[in-house]
Amino acid sequence: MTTSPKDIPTLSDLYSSNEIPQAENESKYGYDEGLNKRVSIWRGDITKLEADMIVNAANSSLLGGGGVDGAIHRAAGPDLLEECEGLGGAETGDTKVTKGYELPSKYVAHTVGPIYSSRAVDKCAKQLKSCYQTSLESCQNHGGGAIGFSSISTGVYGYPIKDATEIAIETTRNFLEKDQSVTRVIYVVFSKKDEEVYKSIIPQYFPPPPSASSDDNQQE
Ligand code: AR6
Repeated sequence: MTTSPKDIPTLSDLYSSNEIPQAENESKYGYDEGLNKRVSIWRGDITKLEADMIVNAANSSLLGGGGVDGAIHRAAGPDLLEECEGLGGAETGDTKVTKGYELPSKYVAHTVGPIYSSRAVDKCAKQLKSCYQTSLESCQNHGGGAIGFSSISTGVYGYPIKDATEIAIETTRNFLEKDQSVTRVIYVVFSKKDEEVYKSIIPQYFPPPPSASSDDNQQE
């Protein structure tokens, strides 16, 4: 069973149904309903998503591996590896695009996340930001539409999930403000814990409508 972005609630839907808790910290960006309709958090298997592009957490060889990379190669079939063999690898922070083959998504953006090191936090942050930025640009350059992100570097590569999520969401907010071609960004989370992290951080970058966030408190 595959899932279409049409059937995945947007932030706008999640705020209306109170499925996102109130922001823990003050919002860093202004409320924008148009943007809230272009972003989703979805717990599921990225290989079952019918997007225009999905983002694979690859390594610099671009020749497959474990985790989400392994799952994507298995679901796409051997033609994906054949195309990857012609790409010549990629640097950390860079992204290269292939077709999706047997996947329900049209394209795969293979991005190389940093291997986290607590002694090189700034460098890792810059590289992870570049993964999101270059993936979003790749989607734009391939006609835009819906893009599904796996949570880059937060598995085997050890990036702390909260820090990585802040970078993912902030880079997206800044990109979507200037772009019209990417109609939906879907953060595909694999665990309930990751889903909760995304939902706790997202109101700082994509705040809820003012009435939805403060009504209850103002009644008294
Ligand atoms: N759908 C969505 N998310 C998934 C799926 C799936 N089917 N499977 C795993 N995840 P990881 P990394 C989540 O380790 O940290 C590979 O060997 C997973 O729960 O796949 O960037 C590559 O070849 C986690 O939240 O990627 C590299 O060598 C997220 O995907 C290395 O691992 C990323 O975890 C990259 O490590």
